[in-house]
Parts: sequence; C-alpha cells; structure tokens
Amino acid sequence: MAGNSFGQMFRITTAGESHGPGNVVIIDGVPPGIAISVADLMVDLNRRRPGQSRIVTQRQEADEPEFLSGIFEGQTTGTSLAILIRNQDQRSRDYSDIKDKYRPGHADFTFDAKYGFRDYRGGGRSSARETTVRVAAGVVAKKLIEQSFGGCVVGYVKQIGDLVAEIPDPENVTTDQVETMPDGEPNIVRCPDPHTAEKMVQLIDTVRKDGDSIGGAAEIVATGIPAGLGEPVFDKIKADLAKALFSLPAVLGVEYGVGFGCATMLGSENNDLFVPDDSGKKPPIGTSTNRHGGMLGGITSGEPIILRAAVKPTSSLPKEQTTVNRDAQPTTIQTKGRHDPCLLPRFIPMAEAMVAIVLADHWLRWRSQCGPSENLRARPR
Ligand code: EPS
Repeated sequence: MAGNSFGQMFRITTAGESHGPGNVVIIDGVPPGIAISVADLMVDLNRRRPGQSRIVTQRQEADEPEFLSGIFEGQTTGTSLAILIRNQDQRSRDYSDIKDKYRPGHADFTFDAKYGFRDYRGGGRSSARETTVRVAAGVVAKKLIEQSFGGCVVGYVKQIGDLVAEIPDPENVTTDQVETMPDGEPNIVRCPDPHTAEKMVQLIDTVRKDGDSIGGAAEIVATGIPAGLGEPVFDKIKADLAKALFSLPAVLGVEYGVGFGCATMLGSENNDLFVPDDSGKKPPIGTSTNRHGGMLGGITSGEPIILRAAVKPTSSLPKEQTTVNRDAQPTTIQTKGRHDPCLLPRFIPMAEAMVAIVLADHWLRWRSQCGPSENLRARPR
C-alpha cells in the first residue's frame, strides 16, 4: 500500500531518509549462487555518489554498502538480500530556516499536503539519497541478467539544456565511453559525445555560478535482451519500465523508440519490417530498423531496448525565489543545502539500475511461467 516496494519476482523494498541514519534495501527473489562483493556494488555506487565532481552536489558520502543478509562466502544464498548504506554527511541545520516554507518545484508542499507533517531535513523520504540502495540492487539485477542471458544496460546523457549529443549508434555505446574522455580524464557529465560533453560541462558550470540549475535528457539502452519478456496487458514491459523511471526523482517524461515522434508518422513509415536474423537469436528473426525500441505489444522483440527520460532542473536553488509558508503567507526562499546544479550526471546509474531491475523481474517471471531457460537465448554480444 505504501509504495515502498517494486517488482514481483525480483522485488525491492527500500526504507530510509536523506538525513536519517541511512538507507536500506531488501531484495527478494535473487537466485542463489550469484557472486556479489562490496567492490562490485561500489562500481555503480561511485558513479552515483555525491561529491564526485564539481558539477554535482558537494555533500560528501562514502556510500560503502554493508550486506546484512542473503550473502554467504561471497555468493547469494537465495534468501532475502539486505543492503545498508549509512548517511554520514547530513547538515540538517541548512534546512532549519526553510522548515515552514515550501521550496518551489520540490516535494515539500505535496508531502505536507498528504501527511500533514514533514521531515524538513533535506528531501526526507523524497530525497535522491534513497536511490543509493536502488543502485546497489541494480548491480545485483545487472549480474543476474548478464549471467542468465548476456543482458547489458548502458545509460548516458543525451541532452543538457539545448545541447544535444550526437550518438549515431546507441546500441554500441560502452560504459568506458560514458565514464572516460578520449584523453583518459573522467567524463564527469557522462555524455559519450566528447565534443558536446565539454560544452555541457561549461553550461552546467555557468548555471551553477549563477545559483541556478538546468535539466536534460538521458538515454538508456539494454542489449542482449531476448524476445519474449513482458506481459500482454497491465504488466507490459514498457509500462513497468516507465514506472521504474518515473519513480526516480525529477523525471517528467519517458519515451521509447521513436517515442512522441510516432504522432506524425504514417503506419508504413513507422513499422519496422521483420527480417531473418542469423546472429544467434531464438527465434532467428529481427527487424531492419528499431523505431519500436525493442518492445512490441508489451513484450520484448529481441532488438535493443531504447528509452529516454527527461529530467527537470533541480528544484532546490541557492537563488532567491518567492513562495509561501505553511500558513499560506507569501515569503521568499533560498536553499542552503548542497545541491546538484544538474541532476543528469548522477541520474545515469540510477536509471540503469531501475531498467536492470525490471529486466531481472520479467526474466524471473518468464522463467517461472515459460522456462526452461534454454528456450530463451539472447543474441550474443
Ligand atoms: C537532495 C538534497 C541534497 C543532495 C542529495 C539530494 O542533500 P542534502 O539533504 O544534504 O541537502 O546532496 O543528494 C544526495 C545526498 C545523494 O546521495 O544523492 C534532495 O533533496 O534530493
């Protein structure tokens, strides 16, 4: 009822707030025998971590996870897997003078409207801090889909403000290209078009110095995904992926394949034509184009899944704005907390995690209803 759980067979439940002791995830449904270490989790947690570069929030968190259950001798046992990530660098005093005011664009008002009570320290339960443990769960999901059928999820920044990256071949973008510039320096904005990446960093710097924030769009691509995952009606895989992405903070739009572009097309322009495919898929059928974004009728087609999410500019601003207080009296507000001038660079690992969780869930659902797994073979990468 309270919406703290997501997924059916690969099911995550999270608890925690931005300024409480920490955040925890319980993952149910993880098959036994998957090797997982703290070091494995740290790879993605470091990509999501606050304080990682000058263009993100300067809150400093180590984000080192602790396994509380479900792991023995480095492998999942098959029982519920619990992971805790402690908060260490809360600065709740930053929020004391806005405790009775509503930040424009933030969840403060609607949260208070619902509960009549609000943990004003940071974003409370609505904070992006909660996504720490989702990213940890995403690593487990990534391992499961990789080991089960060679599935892989890679996300990157496609757009910041008016700057749009040239990504001619989304399905061949690698995590290395997302994380590292051609000269070996970290790609702090996570855009695999190096020329546009540099301009994006400059734009975020300018906005940050002005006490403002800026939005953008992420693209997430899942490859090696077999045909046949998803359900034909309410649990269409596109519906679960949309919920997964919309459940992340600040997401205002999700589209896949040609997305809203389909509105102006004729059927004969939009249809992707089926063709024989001898790359090892089962059945050996593909499509000559991928406007459908890897999903037809709510079920994966075996073509890469391509999704985009529009992420709004961070609502908490150092810049002064007008607002009202809890008594509906006009006032002004300035946020002192440490905030991201642009959410996109840290959004990428969050989005990858949620997509991987949906794929892991639907894989387990497919296996329980239609297995054995030999019947479903991914295209080799
Ligand atoms: C956030 C507010 C800021 C961000 C935080 C997300 O934190 P604070 O509560 O300290 O002002 O730094 O992001 C993280 C700490 C994180 O780990 O992602 C918010 O309101 O969502």
